[in-house]
Amino acid sequence: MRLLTLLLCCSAQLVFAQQRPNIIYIMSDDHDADAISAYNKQFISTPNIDRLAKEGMLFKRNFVNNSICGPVRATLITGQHSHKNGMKDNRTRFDSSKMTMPKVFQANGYQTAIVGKWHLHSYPTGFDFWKILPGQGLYVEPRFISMKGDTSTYHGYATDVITNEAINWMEQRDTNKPFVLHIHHKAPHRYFLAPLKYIEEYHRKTFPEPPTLYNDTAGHGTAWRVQTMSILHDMKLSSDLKVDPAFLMDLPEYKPDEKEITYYKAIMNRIPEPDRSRIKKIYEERGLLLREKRPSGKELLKYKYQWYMQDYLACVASVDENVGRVLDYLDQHQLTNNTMVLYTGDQGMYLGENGWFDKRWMYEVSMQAPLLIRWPGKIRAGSVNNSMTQAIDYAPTMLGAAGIETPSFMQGINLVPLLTGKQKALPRKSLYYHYYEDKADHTVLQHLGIRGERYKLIYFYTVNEWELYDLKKDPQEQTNLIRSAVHRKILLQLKTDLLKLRDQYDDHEPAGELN
Ligand code: SGN
Ligand code: CA
Repeated sequence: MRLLTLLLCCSAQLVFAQQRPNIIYIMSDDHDADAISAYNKQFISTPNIDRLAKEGMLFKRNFVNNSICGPVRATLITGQHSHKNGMKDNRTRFDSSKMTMPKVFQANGYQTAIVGKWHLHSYPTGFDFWKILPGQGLYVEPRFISMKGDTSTYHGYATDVITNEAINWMEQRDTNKPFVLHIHHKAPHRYFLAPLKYIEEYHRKTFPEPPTLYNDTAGHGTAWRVQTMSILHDMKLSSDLKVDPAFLMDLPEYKPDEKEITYYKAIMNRIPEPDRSRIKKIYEERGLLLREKRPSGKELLKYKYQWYMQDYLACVASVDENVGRVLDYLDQHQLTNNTMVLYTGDQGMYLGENGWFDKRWMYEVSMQAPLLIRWPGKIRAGSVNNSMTQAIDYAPTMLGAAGIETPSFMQGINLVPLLTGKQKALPRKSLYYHYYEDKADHTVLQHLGIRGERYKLIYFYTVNEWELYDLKKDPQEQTNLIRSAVHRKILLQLKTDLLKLRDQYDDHEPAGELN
């Protein structure tokens, strides 16, 4: 009798386990929503990523809390703002003894795995399987650190190899348990190196220029003046845009420095032949054009912008192809119906707005991140959601899909009721943001702030400067209303709300300077 009960109980558990959904979370590095056709059709067609929107839900207003890689990844696994999980910038080492989402999944009978970019400096914990890129990782012949702690080189292009490894893991997983699989791509991160077939396809395309491409940052605050994220001045012709230094050495205005030359060689020498020669041949056109036309100022920016977009979008095309491979795998193995698939970028990315590349700012371009979720039978196909969601919500939502209550240490909201249509909109009225990494690449000053439905208030506290934007009238955030008498009341309200948010999320640094 006892044996029978035990058997019944085990098989019931098995049935329950099989009913609980699998979860695949895909994150690409620096993938801006404008480079996904489900959001914006002007730049690229991404049919595979778009499938998630067509068959699931597209989030129109999804944001991060600190627009930089490591911190968003730490937020992803903790459901916490940066000051809580300790990962405030890319240089911090994440304390791997902390309680995290994958550990909660494991405790609830899930298998957990992660393949690809990790960038938290400590090894992953809470994952039954992991294979990660060291640091930023390499695009070609990438190296991976395995669970044994050893590093080995894999043949091929990073996005393809990461997908191969993810699919290999699904092939050999324990099919009696539900799984959570994280696939974290390096692409389309700087230095934007695509595989040959997509370089061939993209290098002749031209893309619409953003209306603020040629904007002068003069007239704006200190933070705009000191940043070093300009395509014209800070994007490198050789290392970022792959112009062979040989074309530039005798042209003082373009001459790359030693570091850039070393970088260029390291990038190119890693590409196996015959692809390397063919890629160099394509990029020769850029060198020849520079020599022939000697563009400068706006004209140079015009070319650099197009070359940046060609390379960045070629990387995205390969990401899309690989998302398709994962979706095909699910189809072929009858996993589609019982698997939630989430697609995000770790943050937004400047694609020429204000003349910039990179991210970091609380401005819409970089604070926003794509979020598409497919969960057949639960999410109505083709739905669009306009609630303000944030990276702190990813963990509560993934756990929520598995029927696991949001742990009390998490600060985000479980979006499952939104996904299933039980809830139409989130009660949340504003978002909190705090960025810390000022003394690093691109010199974006530390700031914090609040994003409401219509207005955004930002405080650059190291220089004691405030910015206020009306997102409805000025979606490109060009006019700082901080001294506008008409907006006095709104400003005071936002300051009060910002202090409340800081209390709610328990952020007290910098202390006492906000009043
Ligand atoms: C590198 C890049 C920067 C980029 C940071 C952080 N420079 O340092 O442009 O902002 O990564 O990116 S590079 O010349 O080394 O490519 S993040 O996405 O990892 O946060
Ligand atoms: Ca990133």
